[in-house]
Amino acid sequence: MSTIQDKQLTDIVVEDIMISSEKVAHVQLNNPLEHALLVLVKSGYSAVPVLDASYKLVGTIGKTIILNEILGLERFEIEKLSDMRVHEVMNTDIPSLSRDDSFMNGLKAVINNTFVCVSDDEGYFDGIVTRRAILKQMKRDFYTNRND
Ligand code: 2BA
Repeated sequence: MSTIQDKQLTDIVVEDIMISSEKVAHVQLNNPLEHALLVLVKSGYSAVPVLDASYKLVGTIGKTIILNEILGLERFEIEKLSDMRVHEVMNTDIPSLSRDDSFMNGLKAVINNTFVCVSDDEGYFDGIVTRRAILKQMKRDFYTNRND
């Protein structure tokens, strides 16, 4: 069985380089913003996927969007963190990939996004492809071809 190290970039598919769903920090539609901010701060990530109760992908949410939402005229209105839910502020206009998409589709998707979600035909969340994973493969390919 060939490992990813043996593969040319043109043979790599999204599944080979994605972080699988069980390792991805996420929040759910109905979580209060307070919970989402806690997950973001504790995980260290600036944005994470949002899933519905059946683990289908529905959007992403980040620290900036939450902080903007609770920013009042003169202060952060902290009480909004418990009053508002993730679905009220999340970003739903997001690109997504499928497991069998090509490396090049992954590369195009991370030009304007630090990560892109992967979902199946029915919309169930499979994982994410990060800019880091794409760059790592490109670096490997660069050095492999230079030494040839
Ligand atoms: P950011 O959170 O803005 O992170 C930007 C880059 O900083 C990451 O790039 C990674 O290189 C580094 N980094 C940030 N937090 C880290 C941590 N807790 N552990 C290790 N490295 C960390 P990428 O690896 O290309 O990730 C791109 C974006 O994908 C991240 O943006 C984050 O929004 C998301 N992400 C990555 N791994 C995730 C995971 N396991 N769960 C949820 N979201 C994840």
